[in-house]
Amino acid sequence: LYIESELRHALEKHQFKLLYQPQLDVHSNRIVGVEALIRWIHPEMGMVSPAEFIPIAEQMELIHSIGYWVAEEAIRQASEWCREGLGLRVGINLSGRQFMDGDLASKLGHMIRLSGLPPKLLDLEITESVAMDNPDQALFLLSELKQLGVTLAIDDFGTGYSSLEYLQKFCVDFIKIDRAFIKNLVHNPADQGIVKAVLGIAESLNMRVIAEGVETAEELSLLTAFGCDEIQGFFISRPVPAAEIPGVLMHYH
Ligand code: G
Ligand code: G
Ligand code: MN
Ligand code: NA
Repeated sequence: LYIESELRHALEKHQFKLLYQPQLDVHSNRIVGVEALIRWIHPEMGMVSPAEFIPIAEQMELIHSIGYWVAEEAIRQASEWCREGLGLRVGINLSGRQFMDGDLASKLGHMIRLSGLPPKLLDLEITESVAMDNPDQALFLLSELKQLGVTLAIDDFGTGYSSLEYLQKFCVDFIKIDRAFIKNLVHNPADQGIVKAVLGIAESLNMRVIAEGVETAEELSLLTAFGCDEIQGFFISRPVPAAEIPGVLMHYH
């Protein structure tokens, strides 16, 4: 299959790049973090979405080499921003197989130490579905990662099968509310209720909430009124190349 054979060589052909999407702290009105999002630029197919190729990479076991490339590149960029005095937290997405990789914590620890990055500036996102698929194993793996001093986030929250019992045990710092609940927030009282309930749970568990997919000023003001901590979405910025991040920051500082 074309896409699979092309994916096998994408890394050595330098066809991947990372874009970064800013995250705004609504209390301080400052950009405090970015999420790294991978892009595959193929000479014939053009830009291939990670929603399409990450599941294939998982099946082919290519996800480990791609995932370590993402981590290496994001850590390198975060260290550079840190040296420039920006102090931005950089988040990376971990797929299911990457998260289950027994070497993950030690390899990430090694990369962090080599880079000199303060570990709290690296945020690791795993989806709620992956975390809840085998919550006892997730509990163990998350605590291993937490010992590196990084921050942890539960991604796409609200779309998987949540267990509040396990959510309480997971030592995560952030809950990222899926954009499914933000899309119709302004006109849908049920979504408003869900978002407020998630904010209440997060407050009780001492976790911060990041709302994803914020596209309008109305959504931002509702989320601010509800007490959301951070927002991410096209209203602030699309995912952009690293070089454009200082410009976005300047706009907010
Ligand atoms: O950036 P975009 O909206 O196209 O991302 C689509 C999906 O791909 C999202 O679910 C996102 O979490 C995932 N994704 C983006 N970058 C990465 C990455 O580096 N690793 C993994 N595992 N998933 C990613
Ligand atoms: O699953 P995850 O949350 O990691 O996916 C993030 C994806 O959502 C990225 O692919 C990004 O391009 C996309 N995204 C980010 N902000 C917005 C937004 O405001 N609206 C929409 N429709 N998509 C967004
Ligand atoms: Mn994510
Ligand atoms: Na998400």
